[in-house]
Amino acid sequence: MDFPKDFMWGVATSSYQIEGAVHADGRGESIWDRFTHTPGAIKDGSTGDVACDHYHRYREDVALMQSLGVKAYRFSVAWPRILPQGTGEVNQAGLDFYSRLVDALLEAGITPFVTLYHWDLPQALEDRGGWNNRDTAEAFAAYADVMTRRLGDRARYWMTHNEPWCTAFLGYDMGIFAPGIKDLKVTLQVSHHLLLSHGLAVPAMRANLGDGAAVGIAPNFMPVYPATDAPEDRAAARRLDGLFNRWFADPLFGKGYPQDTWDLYGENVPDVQPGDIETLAAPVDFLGVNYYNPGTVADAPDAPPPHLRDVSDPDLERTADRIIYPEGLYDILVQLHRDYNPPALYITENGAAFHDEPGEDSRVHDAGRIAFLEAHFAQAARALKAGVPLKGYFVWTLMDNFEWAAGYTLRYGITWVDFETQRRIPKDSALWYRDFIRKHS
Ligand code: IFM
Repeated sequence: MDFPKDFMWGVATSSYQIEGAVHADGRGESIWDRFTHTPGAIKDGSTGDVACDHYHRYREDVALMQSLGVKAYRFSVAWPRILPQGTGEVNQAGLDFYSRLVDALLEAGITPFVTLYHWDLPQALEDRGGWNNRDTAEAFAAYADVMTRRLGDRARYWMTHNEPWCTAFLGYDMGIFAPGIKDLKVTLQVSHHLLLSHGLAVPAMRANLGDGAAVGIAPNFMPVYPATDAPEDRAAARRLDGLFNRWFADPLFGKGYPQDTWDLYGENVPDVQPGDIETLAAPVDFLGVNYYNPGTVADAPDAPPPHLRDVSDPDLERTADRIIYPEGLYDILVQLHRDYNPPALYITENGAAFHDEPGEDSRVHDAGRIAFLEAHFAQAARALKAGVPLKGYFVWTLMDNFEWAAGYTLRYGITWVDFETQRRIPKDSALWYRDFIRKHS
């Protein structure tokens, strides 16, 4: 596998999944605080109240990353720590936490990559309609301004949103993520406001960051394959590609909403005001790609619109929760490069959940995760060779954490966490990654 010496090998996390300390230092309530305390919302009835207690243990976690030799760390900021009411008064203590974190990273020789929104919306904004309210897009831009003003001198890589598809569809259509709403019309308006908020934030961020910084976004993408070569199945795959990938990527890269998908949504399409399409296509310096699994579909005329049937290969290997298909990473990288030609791409998330436990030797022998990462790294190298300007790779995730609706039942970390004692044990995959980085840097 050939990677450039300056390739950014990193790990990623997000605020609500690791920080805990939900009442510390003036942090406001987030929609995930409210949602996790709603009976039945989370598989194991757990919450992120404590999670990995990273808010208090960030120095230990930075030292852990340093010991693994990672070059970069992608973390997200909890908006309610900065603006407890979503807008208005800034909570200095919240800002100071992230400022200390950035300093600790830089001291450890680790480059910070900051994500502004990884799903923990201030509850105060949700009470006013959340992402369905256009004002939330403006509020986001103001929050992005606060953050880049304060940290922009030291943190030079920024992302607006993590996985806007999940924010919109899991939170407002399927209702399995906060805020737990099930309404397609609202979902599509939310998705538009998310993109709009990105477009409003980017110029404000650039103004604060000046030259030499990089601003991007990290959607989740899914390569979609037809069940057969039949024209109907190929059209079905194209529909799903539109619903999942192009609905977000086309407007972000100046193509407007894809007409075929717009038509599919019929009366549920969002209200798009004059100028929005131009605003949300603010040029980015890089595109983040979160990749986990592919989709394979057949045409299903008898099923409700969009007439799709999931026919994912039952023989493909699986992690604890997903199909394993490393070639999909290559395919989606090539597709995004071909269709949008972003100046640079980063894999901002890729990783696997397995049911890991320490053995009698107190080590965690996660050979499945090592095989997973190695196979995916090989596909990244293949994409580089094919001309994709890939600049870095963030393994999801540094340590086991609160996995949203699955609570603590899925372990995605390369570090095992004992949630009773907060003891961290680097799994074999972490040590393998350390050696891999050493060899390729
Ligand atoms: O844990 C999540 C993360 O927050 C967003 N991307 C997918 C990960 C694994 O499900």
